[in-house]
Amino acid sequence: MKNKIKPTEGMTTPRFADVATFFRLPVIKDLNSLDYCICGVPWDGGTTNRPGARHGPREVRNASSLVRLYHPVSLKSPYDKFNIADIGDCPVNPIDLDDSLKRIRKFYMNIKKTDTIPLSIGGDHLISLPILRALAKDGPIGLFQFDSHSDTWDSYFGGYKYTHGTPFRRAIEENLVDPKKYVMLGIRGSLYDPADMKWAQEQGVTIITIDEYYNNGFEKSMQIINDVLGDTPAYLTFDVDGIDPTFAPGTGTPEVGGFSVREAQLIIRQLNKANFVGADVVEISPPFDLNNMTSLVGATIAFEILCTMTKTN
Ligand SMILES: [Mn+2]
Repeated sequence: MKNKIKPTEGMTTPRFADVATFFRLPVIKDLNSLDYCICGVPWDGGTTNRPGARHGPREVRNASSLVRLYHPVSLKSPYDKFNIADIGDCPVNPIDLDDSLKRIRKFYMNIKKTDTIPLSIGGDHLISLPILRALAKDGPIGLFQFDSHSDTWDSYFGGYKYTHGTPFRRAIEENLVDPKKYVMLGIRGSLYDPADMKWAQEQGVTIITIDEYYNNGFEKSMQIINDVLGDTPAYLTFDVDGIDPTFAPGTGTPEVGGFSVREAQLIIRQLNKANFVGADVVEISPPFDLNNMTSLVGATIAFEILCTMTKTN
């Protein structure tokens, strides 16, 4: 029964019809039958400013009905190679942050147990922390972070440690991520403090700000990223605010002067030598979106990531 799971056929059921799932894949809850799974994490309790990312999974499912089966450059399909399905949404508690972190970790522990590789749609960026707590339970892994913010700040509002601005500081402190195998790309925007990124640099994290990216050029930047990641197990986290708000306005903490979607697609394609054991696309906030354009960006980027993880691009 290998590789028999396919999106609903677009020539018999119109792409705008039927119940929306990620890429029109069936919803299958039995992880044992899957190589990869796509999962929503509808939670934004770590948001410090404009909320709404809890609505991301549902709108990305809707927008993803526009994404077809084959990668436009390779002409390959991840669905020909692997069993992949929408597994529904991760359980969360919209009114309790600590309980949500526990629930998300538990859900991903179960995914890890079956060796299924998860691609998650958030949700705010704090969801990456409980996911990493599950996926890196056997030891630290590498990390590629596409983002306009480092998300390695220490705390907010008098020592509160868990927000969408702090997940990767916690991930390093908890030995979930090896800072020497961690590269962040696209950092820009005004800072709370000139020392905002100092801690991450001191740990050995490779930071490529957007200015450095353009100074280096595409090829040199990708060389640096791929050299850091190597082929050790790593996680890919894609914050949609790394994209310029011209293309992706539906996000809680927009930063102008960012990447185009086209640039992001090329960047992700160049990561297909890496060994990703999981990925997420986060911070899509439909209440701030215009004509669902950010959800479409999220869905299209999620397909690029799926093709990179399955090496079908
Ligand atoms: Mn972020």
